[in-house]
Amino acid sequence: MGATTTLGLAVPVLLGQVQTGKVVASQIPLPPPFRVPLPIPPVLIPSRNPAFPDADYFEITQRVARQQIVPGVLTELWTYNGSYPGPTIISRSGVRTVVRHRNTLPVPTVVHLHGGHTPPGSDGFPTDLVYPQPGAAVPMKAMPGMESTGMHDPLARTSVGTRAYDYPITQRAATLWYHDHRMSFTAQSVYRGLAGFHLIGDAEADALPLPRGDRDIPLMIADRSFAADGSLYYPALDPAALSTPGTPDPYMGGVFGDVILVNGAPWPVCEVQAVRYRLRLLNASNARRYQLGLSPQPPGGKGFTQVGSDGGLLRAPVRHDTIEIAPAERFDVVLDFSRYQVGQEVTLTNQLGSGTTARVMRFRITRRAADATTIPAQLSTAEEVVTRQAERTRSFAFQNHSRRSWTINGKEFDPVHPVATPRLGSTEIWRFTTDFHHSVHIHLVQFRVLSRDGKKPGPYDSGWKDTVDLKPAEETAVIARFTDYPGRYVMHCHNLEHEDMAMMATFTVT
Ligand SMILES: [Cu+2]
Repeated sequence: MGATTTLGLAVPVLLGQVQTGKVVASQIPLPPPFRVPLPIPPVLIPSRNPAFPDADYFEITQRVARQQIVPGVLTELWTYNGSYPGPTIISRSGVRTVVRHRNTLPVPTVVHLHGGHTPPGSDGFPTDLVYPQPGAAVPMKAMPGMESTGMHDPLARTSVGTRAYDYPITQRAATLWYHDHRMSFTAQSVYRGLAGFHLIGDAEADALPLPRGDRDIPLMIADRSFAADGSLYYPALDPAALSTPGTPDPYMGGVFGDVILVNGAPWPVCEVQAVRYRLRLLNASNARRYQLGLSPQPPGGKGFTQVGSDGGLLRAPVRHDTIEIAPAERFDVVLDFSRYQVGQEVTLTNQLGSGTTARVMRFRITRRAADATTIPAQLSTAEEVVTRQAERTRSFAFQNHSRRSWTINGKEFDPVHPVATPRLGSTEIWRFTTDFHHSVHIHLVQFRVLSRDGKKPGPYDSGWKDTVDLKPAEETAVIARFTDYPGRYVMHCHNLEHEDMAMMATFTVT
């Protein structure tokens, strides 16, 4: 079976091929599902810092920690402040947020605020390494950083020990997340635990009668596998993540785990009342895509009411039977558990999984309760972009190169030479083609999906987005405005194995 892309190339499309990746089998007995209570990541409390008098100031120490993920087993992790997920940061739109990270890990790190509209110096460019502080476990000379990739970046802004990431937070309320973005080693670093939520609030979101407080729950979904000693089992070429970048064949298509974690717990269970809940779904997996469903479905179906996307609230809610979510995408949804009976159990399923990966978590409905929430027909008045504002169209082909690396327009990542130089303040249309699934993330901007194969966007493309799920043999067009910050950024595949194996490109706003 073949299909023709808009580039006119014949590419193979395998029936049922919806994933790129391979499962790593755990070497410990897997725990039974739906026994561990759903953890909620701790919320970080801001303080004042005289160096940043107008900012909410946060401090995070990146450190090795041991955490019980599988009951009875301690797992060594690379963490933000000792926990996986890391602590949740809450910012207010219009209030500068400074997060000082201290690196005590045995590897260099880079922090990226995913979805943030951030100046280039704080965006976490992949070569802007923060080396471990002096006295860390590994001496500096054994810490090759980007030189190990055979790539020299004279523009890199490295630091030693700590770095203050400075976020103006001029954007609307949204569910963002922060994670490691180190050149060539992002997959391994995120897999080992470097990820957390960063939520932004604003007056428009506050005014809505949506569920809030403990009925507004962030859910970080990620698949992992476990080695015999309880550690996370990542098939890296260099398990120390010091010198040899990349993932060995047959895993270069992506690393899949056989355990589904939600907020760091395997197939957890969450007790809920028979009322509406807002769930902020984040796919923080390295490579796995999910089609999330409810079993049983509520009477009449359409159990998910989507109220937000990567970049914030939708203009109007969209109802779904299932949610397809690619790596790094977010869907803010409302589930109304009053549509079920008290005592009922509802499983969040993954219709793209099989065996242990076909289930995600479970909700147990404990009792009736008062519910003053509603889902208004209009959620937001966020500005729209229109196609006629675009002054330029660019095309990018996401391809597999000789089964050795992944490329964009035939090129492997080059931090120095940009593939695009959008003018500051301009609007551009970017067309993406591919022969595999790729989850494409553009830094700095939120964009709209304009079309798929010249037709209207898909059911999961609503609203402002920073990550779009490319499908095999399909052309996806997005439109974005490049505002406020000139400088150097990246766009890349958010299948982290693809990203580390060069499917990333520099663009410079000029
Ligand atoms: Cu990809």
